[in-house]
Amino acid sequence: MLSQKIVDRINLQINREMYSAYLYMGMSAKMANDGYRGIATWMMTQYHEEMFHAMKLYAYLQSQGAQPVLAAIDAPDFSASTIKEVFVATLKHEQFVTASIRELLELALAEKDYATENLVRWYVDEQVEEEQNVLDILQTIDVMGEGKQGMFMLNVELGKRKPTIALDFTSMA
Ligand code: OFO
Repeated sequence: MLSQKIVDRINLQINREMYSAYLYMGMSAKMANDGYRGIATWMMTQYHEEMFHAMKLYAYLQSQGAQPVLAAIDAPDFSASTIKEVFVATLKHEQFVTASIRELLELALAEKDYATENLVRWYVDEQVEEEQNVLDILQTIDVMGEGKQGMFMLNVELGKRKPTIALDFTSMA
């Protein structure tokens, strides 16, 4: 059985993951509007990943007999005008999520809640991968420069991203 503290903190994390999804959806809209449909695809794939992150926590609460309580999701907050600025904002957001996951892990450890600890460690690994992905893209932008040709190539490259998670959330493990 989960403590109320853990339930509340997981509900907060669900909200943050939903916000992440919303943020990537907003970024996808901006990229598509700017003519970068490949980068928009990358962002929309990330949207699905974030929805998966939220639903994995949602399903965990339900598996433990606790009720997911949904709070309002803030409007996406980023004011980027260049592609590099979009990815800088992305990295900053992922670093915020990493800190949030660490906080949740520390709470699980303090509560000696080993089942939640196991679950949250999955997110710890996931955050390493997410930050790495964005750092790689930023490094590529720095190498190629922000000229039209470089951004065109980046757009083609990122457009190849395929979902790695089930898009049907009801079929996830
Ligand atoms: Fe981007 O990893 Fe969840 O939020």
